[in-house]
Parts: sequence; structure tokens; C-alpha cells
Amino acid sequence: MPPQLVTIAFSHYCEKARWGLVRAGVAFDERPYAPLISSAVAWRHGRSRTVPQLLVPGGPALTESTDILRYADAHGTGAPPLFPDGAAGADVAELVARFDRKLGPAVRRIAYGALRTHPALPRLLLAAGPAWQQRLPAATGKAILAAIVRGLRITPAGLARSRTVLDEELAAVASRLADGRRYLCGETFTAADLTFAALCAPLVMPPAYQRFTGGLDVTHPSIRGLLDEGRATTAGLFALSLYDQHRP
Ligand SMILES: N[C@@H](CCC(=O)N[C@@H](CS)C(=O)NCC(=O)O)C(=O)O
Repeated sequence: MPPQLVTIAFSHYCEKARWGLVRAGVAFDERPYAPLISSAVAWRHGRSRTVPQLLVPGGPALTESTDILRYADAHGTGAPPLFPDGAAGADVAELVARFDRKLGPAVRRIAYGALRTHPALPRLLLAAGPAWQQRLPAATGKAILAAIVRGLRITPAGLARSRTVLDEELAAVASRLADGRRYLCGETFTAADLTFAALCAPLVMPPAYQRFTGGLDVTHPSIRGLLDEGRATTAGLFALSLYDQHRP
């Protein structure tokens, strides 16, 4: 039986794990849930509230996206490793941890901050999931969205703080690339590039990521400005090019 990947389909951390597994040729079954419902499922399996979680038969659940990338390196069928050996690997790991800690939460808050007025969002939160979840009333989607807005502290002050973090992170990436290198850690695609691109996906909406956003209308005014801005930055364009070249 292949491992199961428990996800929120459109979560950027889940996209990171999914990308790593697909790229490595690791077979898995995805089990997507709406936010909050995902937390209950994740707690039951891995005693952690977040997804992605990789449930490997006979082993403990992997509850961190980076551990899932390492699993992909160890169990893949020939793709070059995402974490190189030695000093290069340490640089990659440091960058991945930084993106996880700073970029991911900032992008999430800013994306929900923009999308919360998207009329289809409550329904989309429920759409990617098992049939019983899709049959829940739209009011459940609205309640989940309200809980997200409260839980993530999507307030003007919170959004301003995340904006500052995001601008710093995008600037740091642009400055790394300024010497003409092809990828964040040199001339090879690594976990740092994959993590950066996946965690930026809600800001630039590459077509390969849009497959997991339930048909979200990206021309709606709630998201249009965000995309225009993200796609106009050096780092945003870099994320799009990584998707073009490396997202299977
Ligand atoms: N450090 C975790 C972060 C994952 C994460 O924040 N997942 C979010 C979805 S984007 C989540 O499951 N949130 C639900 C919750 O915190 O209850 C990882 O890299 O896997």
C-alpha cells in the first residue's frame, strides 16, 4: 500500500511536499481535507495539527514538509537529490528552514487577507475533500473561514507585519540571484528552490499549482492585485520559472 499524503489541497506547504514526492517518483495517495478538518485528521495520525503529513505504512507519520522532502530523496527513483551532501547541503537546509519559518506564514496570511472577500472561498474550502465534506453546508465553509481569519490574526497590523517579512524575503532571494547564479544555492536545483517556489505559489499562481485551488477565479479583484504585484518582482518571476522548468 503506498503512503498517504494528508493535505489541505491548496496549502503551499502541502504543495511543497507533493512536488518533492512527484519529482522523486514516489507513489502516494493524496487525502485532501478542508482547513480545521485537516487539523483533526492530522492530530489523529501524527499528534500534530498541521498538514502535510505523510503516513508511511509501518512507520511514524512524517509531520513536517521538510522531512517529507528528505523521505523523497531517500525513497525516490533517480531524481538528483534535493539535499546535496556536505557544506552545500547545510546551506540548502538553512535556507529551507528560513523559508518555512518566515516566508510561508507571511504568504499564507497575505493570501488569506486578499482572498477572504472572494465570494467562492467558503465553498472552495470544502470542495477539495471527501464526498461527505463536499456535502457540508456553505455555512460550514464560512465558519471555517472566520476561524482562519481569527486564528491567523488577519488584521491590518498582522498584514502589515507579514508584508514587511515578505518584502524582506523576496529581496533576499533577488539579492542571492544578483550574481547571475541559476539557482538559490548555485547551479543545481535543490530543496531551497523547490521550497521557495512552492511557498510563493499563492502569490504568483503558476498553472501547475492552480490545479489544486479548486478552480479559484484568479481574475477576481480580490486576488488580481496580489498576483500582478507578485509576478512583477524578480523573486516572483524566479518562482514562476522554477515551476515552468521543474514542477512535473
Ligand atoms: N512546519 C510545517 C508547517 C505546515 C503548516 O503550517 N500547515 C498549515 C497549512 S498551510 C496547517 O496545517 N495549518 C493548520 C493548523 O495550524 O491548525 C511544515 O512545514 O509542514
